[in-house]
Amino acid sequence: MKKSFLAALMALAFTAGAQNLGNNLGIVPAPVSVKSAKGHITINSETSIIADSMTHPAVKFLNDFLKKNGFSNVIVNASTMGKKPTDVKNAIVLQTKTSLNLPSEGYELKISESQVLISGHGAGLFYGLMTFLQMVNLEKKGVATVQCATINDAPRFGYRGLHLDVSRHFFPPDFIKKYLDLMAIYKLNYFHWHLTDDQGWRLEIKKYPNFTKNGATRAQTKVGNFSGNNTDLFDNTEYSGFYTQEEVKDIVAYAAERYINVVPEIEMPGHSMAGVTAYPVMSCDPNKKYKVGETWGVYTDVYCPSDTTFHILGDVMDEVMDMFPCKYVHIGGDECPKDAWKQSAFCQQLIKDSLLRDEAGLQSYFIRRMERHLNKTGHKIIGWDEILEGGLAPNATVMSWRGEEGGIAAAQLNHDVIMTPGSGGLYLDHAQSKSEEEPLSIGGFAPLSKTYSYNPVPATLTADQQKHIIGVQGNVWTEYMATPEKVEYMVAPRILALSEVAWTPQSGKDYNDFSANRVPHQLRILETKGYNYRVPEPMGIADTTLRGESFTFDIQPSVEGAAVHYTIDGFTPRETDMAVKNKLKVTVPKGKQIELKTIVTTPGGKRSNVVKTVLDNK
Ligand code: TNX
Repeated sequence: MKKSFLAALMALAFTAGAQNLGNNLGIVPAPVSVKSAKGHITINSETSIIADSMTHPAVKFLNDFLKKNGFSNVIVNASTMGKKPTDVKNAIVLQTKTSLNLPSEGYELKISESQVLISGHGAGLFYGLMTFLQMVNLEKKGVATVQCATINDAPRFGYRGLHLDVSRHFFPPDFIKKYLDLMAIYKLNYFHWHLTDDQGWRLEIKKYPNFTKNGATRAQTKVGNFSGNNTDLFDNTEYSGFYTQEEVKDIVAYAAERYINVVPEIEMPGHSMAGVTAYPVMSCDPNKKYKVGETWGVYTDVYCPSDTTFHILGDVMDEVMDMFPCKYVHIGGDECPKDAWKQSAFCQQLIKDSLLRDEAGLQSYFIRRMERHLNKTGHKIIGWDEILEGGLAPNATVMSWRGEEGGIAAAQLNHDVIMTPGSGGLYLDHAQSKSEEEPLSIGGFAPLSKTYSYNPVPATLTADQQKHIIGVQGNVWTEYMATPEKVEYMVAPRILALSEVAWTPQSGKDYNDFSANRVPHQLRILETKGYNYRVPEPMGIADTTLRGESFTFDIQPSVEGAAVHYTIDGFTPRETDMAVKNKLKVTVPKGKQIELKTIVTTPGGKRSNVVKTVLDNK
């Protein structure tokens, strides 16, 4: 049953053709330059597929794509061809050895009726392939067409990040890979893996087994919104999970094949209830009974800046650096209440002995000490913007989350900055609309348009300081995301907006073209790939009141191949109601008011929220 439904879905995907894709041919992120041309190339079993570097990750990726989609073509090594690959007709050529002067991570993609030529070094070739695959129109298994075009492209930022909190809720390795797949499609290259927090320590540490023995399990979990009225409602269900080092290494390798760096985050000194539960000796009061957090917010029990704590955390970091080849290690640093340090005689003495001003100075001391340990092996630390308080560690990169102020201050001090402000629509745990149909979330309001319009480079910085804005990131805190499907719902489609913020030049961004052409196309692709996503409301209609007698609406679905259904009888529309065909005409009798309710329903059976338009002829 499930299989035949999927087959039907795929068949639909294969036949969906000639929709309006806009100037950027439906590609996300919009490339720097797209020149489309007449005609198309057909890819079939006759097509030669040639690469000049058989070990390049793009070759394996393309091979997997071919197999999955019914192509039996074998990729051949250019050096065995006997002629120049670029002279071969009916071919796809992947070339890394090119005389083109390409920017870092840049590529050129040339599609003519006789050949597809993808040129790029390292990541550039991979991104060229990703763009090409977005353009492939599968006609049926083993046969595809691709429109002719020339694309020149390179990213705006070197750090294009997406974060995932696996402490509040744990997500299995298979899902992490699916998440990385999604990042790869949209050319995001840093996966920030938030591995520890108050509610669970999720990373195996061989030398200290208690981190996962005692720190990876909480007795129960808060139900509903933390700031709501039901603060004492819990689910009475034990919750646990962690990654073994083997699983981590496998995921890191999987990411590398997609040019994604994995940045591990080990939170300190705050957000450490799971850590002190595992090793109370790391707290300021080792005799106190600790338990892994069961609710959200900020806890006051934190790591004590003692030699014991630094010894353990140093060992933890040594194992972390073994598992993660990334030059960055994230040490957290956010939301560390100072209550425990104020009460601790040890901390107060340390402040005096080290000539620190106060507890903020002690926080800075903590981060600097960890930085020294990580710098020894050539690693760099990233910290949340609280690491500015009490003085920045010398080589730290700052992740600005409480607005842009921290990022601006850090750039002015010549430190690198990654922008991820909640106020800029980059907190993907915030609600996507104000509708009551929206699922439980932390609150806030970050619709697609808000995420899209964010520009990570503050105008207040000088040109030199602006160079310190190395990139941008979307954060996915999972207090209110207990399932992979919910994570996908919160991430898509906002990941499309994030991808253009991170990649596309500011001058190439265009929300109208993005939302009307590129988003519908990409959501259809995501649906066929088995991702959940939030279905945007129908286009051409709004939640509002309109006065008059006769109305004509040009309402379009927000997903390619989807339908818009409506009611004017007050009931909630569903798939069984009338579909909008061409234009929708509604006439309201004199003295009456009608509620026009519309929804989008997708080929895979997803629905948008209801849009209610009051038509008033009173
Ligand atoms: C703040 S962002 C936090 C997280 C929460 C998040 C919820 C940051 C550095 N700390 O611990 O999960 O808000 O939006």
